Amino acid sequence: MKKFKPWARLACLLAALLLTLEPIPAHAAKLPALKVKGTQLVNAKNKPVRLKGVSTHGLSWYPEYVNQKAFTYMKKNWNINAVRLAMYTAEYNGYCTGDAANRKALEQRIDKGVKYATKAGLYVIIDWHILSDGNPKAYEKEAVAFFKKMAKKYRKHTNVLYEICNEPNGGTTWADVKPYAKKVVKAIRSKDKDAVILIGSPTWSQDVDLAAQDPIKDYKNLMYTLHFYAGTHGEYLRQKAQAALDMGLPLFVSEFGISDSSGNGALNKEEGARWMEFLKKNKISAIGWSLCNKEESSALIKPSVKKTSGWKKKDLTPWGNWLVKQFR
Ligand code: IDC
Repeated sequence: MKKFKPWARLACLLAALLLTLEPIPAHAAKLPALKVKGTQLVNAKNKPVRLKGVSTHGLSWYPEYVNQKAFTYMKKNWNINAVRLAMYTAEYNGYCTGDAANRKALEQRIDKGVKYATKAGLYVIIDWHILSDGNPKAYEKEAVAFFKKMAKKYRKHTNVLYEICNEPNGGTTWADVKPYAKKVVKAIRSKDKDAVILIGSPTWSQDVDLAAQDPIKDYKNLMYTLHFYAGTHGEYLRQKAQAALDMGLPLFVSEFGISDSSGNGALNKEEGARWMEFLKKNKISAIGWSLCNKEESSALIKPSVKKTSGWKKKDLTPWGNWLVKQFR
């Protein structure tokens, strides 16, 4: 056998070592890591940060909107700083109800989404979108495995946030959600010590006041999601949110609309304006639902519009134009 020179062996060793190290994507380092201080999302200098952006519809439903041009366009033209990747767990080729090939496809879409968001200079929320599977315990094992995998993959991305249960509902209580959340947070923390984690609450992420009475204490950088649709939810829900804030609970609006809560029906712009006031006053992040052209009033793009980036005013629905105006 031919003997290698010591320098060649050293070079090989070095190359092998380099290959095992994950490269930090060039753009990932640009966005400062976020943390939670009191009830507020802040940057490294403790300055309040508000994330504003849009959520995809389900990644199985409308994958075409996860593309580089769209993300870069929205950042530049809509003035957003975040996107949410909504991955349904149960509905329509959900992560937990579809087959292995479907799971792989969804993970690839997330990977692309994170890559595009990173390149566009956006924060990105990986959303475990429970809905018809009302109790997050239904797929707890799957959630733990999924988030461990994601946290390992993206631990060097300072722009990734994790949302671990979109909307617990159907009689699910905080006593159900809390132990689930603790398990998933623990799984994420085993790979990533400080990424911001968003936790849902019962009644489609409206019972933040209940979470506030018994929050998770063992970990930092946790926030609790508040979801509203101004066509259905008004002052009553803002009072619940205020009660939670008063008890010191950090809130994050990871999904909202101004249609009714079915995602359809008339827009309520007056109530929407009251909500915007409330969010601004309390420096709460807000993500609008949803980036797609489905025939429903909560879609941002008109059904007739097939473009998947570079939309003009005339391409957006009334809700789309209203939302973009808020961001600008
Ligand atoms: C809706 C979509 C709709 C889809 C349905 C699936 O807009 O196209 O058929 O989900 O069940 C939520 C949920 C979000 C809903 C949205 C509107 O997080 O998944 O999307 N909504 O109903 N919570 C309150 C409203």
